[in-house]
Amino acid sequence: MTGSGASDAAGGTEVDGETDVEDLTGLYRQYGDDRLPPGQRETDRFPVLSKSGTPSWDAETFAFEVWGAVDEPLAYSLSEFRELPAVTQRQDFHCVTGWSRFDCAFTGVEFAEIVDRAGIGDDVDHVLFHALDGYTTNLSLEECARDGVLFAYGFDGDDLPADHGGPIRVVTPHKYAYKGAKWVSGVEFLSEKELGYWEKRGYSDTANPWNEERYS
Ligand SMILES: Nc1nc2c(c(=O)[nH]1)N[C@H]1C(S)=C(S)[C@@H](COP(=O)(O)O)O[C@H]1N2
Ligand SMILES: [Mo]
Repeated sequence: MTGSGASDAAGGTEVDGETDVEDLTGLYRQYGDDRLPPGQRETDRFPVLSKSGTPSWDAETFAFEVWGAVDEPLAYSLSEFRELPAVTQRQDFHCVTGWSRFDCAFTGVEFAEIVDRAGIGDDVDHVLFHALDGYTTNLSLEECARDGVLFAYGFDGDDLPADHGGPIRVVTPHKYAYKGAKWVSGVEFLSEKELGYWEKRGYSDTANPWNEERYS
């Protein structure tokens, strides 16, 4: 598709004249009247927050893996992953330390797409995301199934920058951003909940920004 960046017939907008952008910035209406969650301030910058710096990785050997209570464990190279059906969504991003960045255009694979491909057991209720820096974070399967949970590899029409979690990160617009693992190397499906890195260290497991669920 070629284009000028103007709206297309479906009413979406375009990034680089190519991709339909789905607008998820109204997601806050499920939680309240205010797009900016309580106690947050909006920034136009995109700060970098990492527990231990940006890990290195090799685009040739990087693998994204799916395991645990699945019918079919999966492993994708980076180029295979980028060939999966993808979406681009405009989303807001809320860090538990108090800043929010509106209108981030993330491109990536929807969580449900991975579930469809792996097939999961009836007893699966939770997932644990694993990352190259040793970070983990957990979410319930139900929360993963919400609109906006993506394995993102694009940001604002370019590759996701390494500091922000490239080659692939998770985004969770309905949660504080620690629920979105940068440099995600895999997702593990579980029948019993396992807490992630910050969840074990006193941050809220539920992490709803509009309820200010910051600490447990
Ligand atoms: N792998 C990994 N993912 C992570 C983190 C981390 O330290 N390691 N920090 C989390 C936190 S606390 C936040 S606020 C966001 C920050 O994303 P950003 O650096 O792109 O702003 O990533 C989250 N995902
Ligand atoms: Mo954060």
